[in-house]
Amino acid sequence: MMHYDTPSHVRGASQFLDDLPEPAGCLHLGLCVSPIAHGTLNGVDVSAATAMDGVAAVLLAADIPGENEIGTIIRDEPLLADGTVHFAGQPVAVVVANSPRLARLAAEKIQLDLTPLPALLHPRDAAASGQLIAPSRTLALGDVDSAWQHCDHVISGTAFTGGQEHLYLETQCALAVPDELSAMKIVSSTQSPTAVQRVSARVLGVPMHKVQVEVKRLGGAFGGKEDQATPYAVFCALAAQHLNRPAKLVLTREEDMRLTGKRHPYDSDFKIGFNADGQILAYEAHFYQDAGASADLSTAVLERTLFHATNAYFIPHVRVTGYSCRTHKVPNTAYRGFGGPQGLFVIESAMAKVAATLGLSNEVVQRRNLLNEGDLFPYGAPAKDCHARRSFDSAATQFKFDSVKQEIADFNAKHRLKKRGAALMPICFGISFTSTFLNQAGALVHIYSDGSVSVATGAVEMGQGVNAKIRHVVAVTLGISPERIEVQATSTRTVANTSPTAASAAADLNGMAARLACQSLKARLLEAAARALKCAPEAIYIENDAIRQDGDDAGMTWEDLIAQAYVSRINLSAQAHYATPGISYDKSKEKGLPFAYHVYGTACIQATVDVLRGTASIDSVQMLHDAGRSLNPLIDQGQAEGAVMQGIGWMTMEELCYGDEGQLLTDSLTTYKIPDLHTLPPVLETRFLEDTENPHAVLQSKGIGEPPFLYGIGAFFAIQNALHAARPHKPLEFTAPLTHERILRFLLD
Ligand code: LUZ
Ligand code: MOS
Repeated sequence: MMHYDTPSHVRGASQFLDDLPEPAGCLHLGLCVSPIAHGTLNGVDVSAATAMDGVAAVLLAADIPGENEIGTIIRDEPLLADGTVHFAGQPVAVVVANSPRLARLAAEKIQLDLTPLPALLHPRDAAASGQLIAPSRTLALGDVDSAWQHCDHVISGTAFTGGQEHLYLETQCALAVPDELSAMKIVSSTQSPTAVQRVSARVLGVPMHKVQVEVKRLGGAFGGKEDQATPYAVFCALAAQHLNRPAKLVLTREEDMRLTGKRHPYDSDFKIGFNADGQILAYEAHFYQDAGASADLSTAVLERTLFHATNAYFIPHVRVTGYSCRTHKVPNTAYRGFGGPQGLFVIESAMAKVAATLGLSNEVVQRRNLLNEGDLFPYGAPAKDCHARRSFDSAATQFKFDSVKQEIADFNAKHRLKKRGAALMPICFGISFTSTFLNQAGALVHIYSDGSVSVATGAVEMGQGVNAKIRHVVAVTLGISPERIEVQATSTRTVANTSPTAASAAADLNGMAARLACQSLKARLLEAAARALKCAPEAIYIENDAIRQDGDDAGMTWEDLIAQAYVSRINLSAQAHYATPGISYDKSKEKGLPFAYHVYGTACIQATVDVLRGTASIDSVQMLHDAGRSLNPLIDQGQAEGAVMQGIGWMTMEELCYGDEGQLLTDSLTTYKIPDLHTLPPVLETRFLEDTENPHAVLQSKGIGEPPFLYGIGAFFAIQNALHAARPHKPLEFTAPLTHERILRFLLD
């Protein structure tokens, strides 16, 4: 796959943060964290740690010169515990020492005087105790209360989805270097350089212009570094400021798994009303989100759950309510899909139960309720350029779903100890940050006098290929070859006030900003060329690194043009800002147009269950995906394949287990299983839906990062379909992950 970084990744030449040469005198951090979920912190004895040779300092909450506060949406999260601990793994003290090993040894010597307090470890318990991060929110369409009486059937149920560890290859890490202007330079593995800058400035007690944050590339993030890279960068900045020496922290894998938040587990109730033919009239759901001990991004995640609660379906009467429940667990955070997958799982569960009640196949009920153009989402916006039905029907045809079902029925009739199943999984995902103000981006483009081009935007390259896409946009816009273009490391000094690289929107937003900057450069250049060629600027254009006039070569290369423009004293730099037009949301009414557009698609997933052993395998994953006019089909294919496998992992094998104190027990890869080469289905196929040009994003493209994650939910229902063939009379259960243990328990009566 020719991703921008592929050659250097393959040769091991790409530098990640921990590969950078350490600055002279660099110190290292070790964290002392709470061992319990909830308790009063009576005191901290650091004497044994500070007495160790090579320990430069031990920092506590009281050593923070600015605010001990890292919360962004809600200010409810101290950087270091002060007076109370709220979760197992909460940082209490930071040891600064000569080596990472020494810093960790010293951290173990710190004595915490704690009086345990009762802990809430389940979201429903937290909600019952009134422990909500913010007031509950409800989206409503139609009139649910009076709709029930018009339904032939009304059923209800519960659904549960577990958390998910991000497991980026590069753990959380940062390096802070004080410089002579008493400013702090921070290199951080973050999706949000601006968040690191803002929060560091707040904690250090300095203005933001004193803090510079730079990011070259991340070894993966998946949402885990949207908000939660920040504390590690701030710890380094704090130590660097305190000791006036560089400071670095790279979490070990086990630390990263224990200390960082994950995808939010959700416990949900649903009620659904429908007619004998499977048409759904009314849907009600209550989502209990396990937010953990502080808000982090939980309220935004919950908002997206509500926005996606009806997936790619139209239901005329809907009422969905979400509760962001404060538990004594690690604060949970963004993870690919950002609450969307949790909402989708509940409606798909409800539809599966409808199908079982009526004795219909899931896909019959799904098809009957698909969104049509102009149908309303629960937040009142109409579906536009809606490809729900087209993608569903095309996927069923292209992937021969009817004959797949027939083969499976034949197979199941012949085999007692193996059962196969299949599912179609339609998706609908809104693109834009749900917080409207975040939908902005900036770019700074320089053309140097030799014709080479430097592009800086707010986008962070984390392996997803955003730099390759931006480079493509710049090349197409200027009419030059991509080899002339270098995309710079992301820095708060080149582009300010950036939004996180998140929400599947980084190429949309930053690509558009880069395009706007290039368009203004091009206008200046064409004017200069027209003067030199003594023609009208409208008569000429740039293509293949040369000026063309009325379709002919004008005898002026890109280099000539730039040299000419430079001596003519033309400004060869441009800055641009892009703000997504046409979006707005009114939280007081819970109505609006939160998304620039939606991404659709349908996957067909097949699975086999070994009825004797309780194991399951995924045999085939085929996606028909709406990528708009893809900026880079190989990158988009890679995103689709990676995302669907991550979704399948969440649905089938990744299980987080906690002890009585909310401590994570599955804190390594021996106990926490993610999909690997052996899990890969023999068939993993991505096709792109045709005729899906998208005027709402750069060069007619569509966001790709998150939507294909949702296809993974189909794996749950494919396995469930096989389980139903094995145990046709057992009621369906909607608890994910559907691990081998859970499958075996279901099969054993
Ligand atoms: N981050 C965020 C996101 O702050 N707002 C969002 O709407 C969002 N959506 C997806 C992923 N990250
Ligand atoms: Mo994300 S879940 O787009 O950081």
